[in-house]
Amino acid sequence: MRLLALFCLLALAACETTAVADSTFPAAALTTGTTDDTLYQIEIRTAPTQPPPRAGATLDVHIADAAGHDVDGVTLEIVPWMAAMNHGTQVDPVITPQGKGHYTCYPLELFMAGTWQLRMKLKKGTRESHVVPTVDVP
Ligand SMILES: [Cu+2]
Repeated sequence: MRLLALFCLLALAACETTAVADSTFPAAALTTGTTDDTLYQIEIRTAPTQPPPRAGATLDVHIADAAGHDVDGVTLEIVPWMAAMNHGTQVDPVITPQGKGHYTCYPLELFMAGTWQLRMKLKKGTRESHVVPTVDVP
């Protein structure tokens, strides 16, 4: 386990180069989810590839209500987390609302192959909703 943690740190250090944001997302979602309070449905897409590369990925999150209508005005927070190794990322992604229920998240630095959680908090008014989709990075 200690060796794994060390490898993690080395991988983190090696992946500090930045890439250009790519806003071309595929038509099909990589994954979908429903918030814990069932208020929102989310769809996730990644660029420049789907599933995402280990550095410089952009995430598109589409948020809809239970009736399928776009939801704007959400304060979205995303914490990438590799649960199997108990670590996050060094770079905090910036969320930018794009309208029509779309929000982009960049840079997404999922610097190790494996399963990552995207721990999402959706705040609108006084309500806070949560959803934790997972992404498998090749
Ligand atoms: Cu890891």
